[in-house]
Parts: sequence; structure tokens; C-alpha cells
Amino acid sequence: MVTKAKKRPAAEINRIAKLLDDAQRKAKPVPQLSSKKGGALSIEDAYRVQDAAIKLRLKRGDTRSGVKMGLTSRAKAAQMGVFDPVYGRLTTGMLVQDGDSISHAGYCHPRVEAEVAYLLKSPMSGRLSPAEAMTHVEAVAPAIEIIDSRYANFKFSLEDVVADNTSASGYVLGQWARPDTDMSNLGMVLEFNGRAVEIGSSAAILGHPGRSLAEAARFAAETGDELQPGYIVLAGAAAAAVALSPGISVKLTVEALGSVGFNVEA
Ligand code: 0L1
Ligand code: MG
Repeated sequence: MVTKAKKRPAAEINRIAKLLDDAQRKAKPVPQLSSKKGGALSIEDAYRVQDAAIKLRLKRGDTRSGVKMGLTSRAKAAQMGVFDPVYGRLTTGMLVQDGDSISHAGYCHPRVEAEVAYLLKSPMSGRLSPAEAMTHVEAVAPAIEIIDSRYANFKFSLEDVVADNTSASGYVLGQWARPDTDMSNLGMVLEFNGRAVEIGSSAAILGHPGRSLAEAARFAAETGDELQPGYIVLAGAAAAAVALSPGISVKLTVEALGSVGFNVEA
């Protein structure tokens, strides 16, 4: 993450953070930042916007609950035309309980992704091997991420999507399982109303979701974030994201880990 672009002033970072925060709260998409003259941010400034937007949520009483890795599988990267992994921040306000319902109207254009999650038991930061990163893990679970770009038409550059907290919007966690569960090649099936819409393997997540966990530690160190005990790390999608519509019942089954799901109100 080394670029030489001049840092934008804090007031500008805060203005962009508010623009994206408003778009999220009102479920009203805004044009891509990079589509405007002088709008393209450096990647460092994009992470500063992300941090500032999360602080707006925390000011409203939300609390940090973890992080997410994005664009970690070939299928996801190809779907969006953006090929670098990205890092976003989760809050408790984004948590959807397993089996609960959400309203489609509360989002701009929501999609879901088949993922796995790690629960941390100790602080984690810096350059770690996947095996070293795993020593910080209390448990693992099947997880669904609800992503929702705050940009019109779900279109963005790498910097745009980082500023928009990598489209983080919601997450649903299944039952926690032992941290020594072999996560290297677990079959994953995402179903809408009982019909498979995506099939994948945990191996599609950077070759092994443990690599994505280690990447989260590196991103945290590079973006000035801190991974705390009790934090969730969403490892990233094993397959392409699928658009939600009202009346859909979503279920993800991960081999050896079980199922998790939620409903979209009709
Ligand atoms: O979690 C993800 O892989 C999403 C990262 C951002 C790109 C997108 O919104 O699809
Ligand atoms: Mg994701």
C-alpha cells in the first residue's frame, strides 16, 4: 500500500465519509467518486474515508465487531473487475441473527456471499503466516455476508470500494465450531428458496481461508486498525455474489460446519 499521492485534508476525508454514510442510511446510491473530476482518491485516503465513516457509526452508538476481507476469490474479483483483496470494518449494527428477516428497502441493491468466519481470542496484527494467524482463533463458523455498494449501478474502482467500506452491510453467523476444523477444501452451497444459486469450495478463498485471515492481520497493521479478542474476521466469498430480492429465503451450507440463513421480507 505505498503510493505517493498527496494526502487529502481531513475535512475532505470527512466530507466523503459523510456522503457515503448518508447513502447507506438513506439507501440512496451516489455516483462513483472516481467518475468525478479530481474525485479519484489514493488507496491510503480511501482507507482514511473508511475509518472516518465507521467513526460516524460509532458516534451513533454502534460498536466495532470485527473485519472482513473482500475480493479474495477469483470468481468475486472477476465479477467486479477489481483484482486486489480489500479490507473492511464490521460493527454489531451489521449483524443479522441466523434465521432473522431483513427488509430489502433498507438497502441500495443488496447481494449475498458464501463465506466462512473466524472468531479471534487474542489481538492479531502484522505479517503472520496462516499457521501463526490460526493461533489467534477461538472458533470458526459458516457465514453469509450481505454486501451493498453505496455507488450507483454497483460500479466502482478499487479506491471507491475501499472508501465505501468494501460494500460491508451485514453478516449472518452460523454455529461456532472448533478452530482445528480442516477448512482447506469445504464444499459450500448457497441456496435461494431451496434452489442452489452458487456452489464453491473454501479453497477458492485465497487458496485457503487461513491465508485470508493472515491477510487481515497485515491489512490491520497497514491501515492502523486493531484486531481485538472477540472480533469476527469474515474471510471473503468462495463464489460470486448473488443479488437479493424481496421474498427470498437464503441458506448457506458449509461442509463440516453446517448451515446458516436469513429471509428477505416479501
Ligand atoms: O466482500 C466482498 O468481496 C465485496 C468486496 C467489495 C466488492 C463488492 O462490493 O462486490
Ligand atoms: Mg464478502
